[in-house]
Amino acid sequence: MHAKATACANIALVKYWGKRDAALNLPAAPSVSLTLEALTTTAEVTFVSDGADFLAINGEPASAAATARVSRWLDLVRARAGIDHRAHIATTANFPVASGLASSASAFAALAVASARAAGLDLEDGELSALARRGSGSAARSIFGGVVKMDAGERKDGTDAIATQVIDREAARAWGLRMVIAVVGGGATKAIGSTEAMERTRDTSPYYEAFTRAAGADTEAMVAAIHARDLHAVGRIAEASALAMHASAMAARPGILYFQPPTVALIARVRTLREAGISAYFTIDAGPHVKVLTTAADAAEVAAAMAAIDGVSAVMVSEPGGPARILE
Ligand code: 2P0
Repeated sequence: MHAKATACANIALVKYWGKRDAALNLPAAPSVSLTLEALTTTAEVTFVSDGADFLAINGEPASAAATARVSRWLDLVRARAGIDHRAHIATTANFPVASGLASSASAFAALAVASARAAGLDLEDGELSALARRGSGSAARSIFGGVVKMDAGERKDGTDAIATQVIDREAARAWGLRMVIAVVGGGATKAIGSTEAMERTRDTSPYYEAFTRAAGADTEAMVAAIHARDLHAVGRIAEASALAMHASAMAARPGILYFQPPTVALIARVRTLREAGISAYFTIDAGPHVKVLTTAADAAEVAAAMAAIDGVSAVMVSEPGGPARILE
């Protein structure tokens, strides 16, 4: 009753920002993401016959709140497998957690694959995606490699709110996609978590409905642009979706602002790079970091330009990543 799995983080090109059902964690709109090879989480799960659930993150015992969140989520696995064992869980990420670098996406995708295997469940990718979604909405996408689409679904039980692959890792690599990640401010923990921020945006932002409507159209246009291998169209939609998400969050009451001064400087620099003929398109998540979609040919120049901005503490370049998988 033991398994170890690994999953890559993913960065949304069409953003998920709002839930149609908070209890089942069902998104209000679809989204599209790129799975990233360079950002991974490994999860090890061992079911034991007695004691209590125990969670360690990067070798340290997790907080009571984090342990309770994973424990409640594991109840779904236990119910499905018909077991009431407790679990010893260890997750290890190779990048800063809880700072807007999609650590919950890779963590819950790796946990879904590892805990299903450890519990003796044989789940299909769609079922793993739905299970990962219950832990964190974006985790549903990290079950798959390459470029991935998350459906909002229509069913009340959420069985159709799952991710599917648009193109696989090999196709994304053959196209030459790269993502440059500019870490702002040393990867400090974010001020407000995405779940709370999404709920406040839905409840109080006058722009929430507009963002949700746009996400549906953006998803369709994004999938078409991916299939056409039209990087300029992909980048334009990605920037518009990210800015619309942040506009909707900023207009919540009280307003939610993830940008820091270097975030804005990075956006401006991406635009001047593009005017100089470099392929570079920004996106920003629930944190101050800026991720730049670019090509293998331009990645080094983009990374150097990002590293030169004051307040940028690290720059990573990632290739498209593969699916979540069992290690042992
Ligand atoms: C995304 N984000 O599409 C969006 C864009 C952040 C900004 O999904 O509440 O941890 O656990 O479902 O997945 C981050 O939020 O939220 C996220 P929950 P999650 O990647």
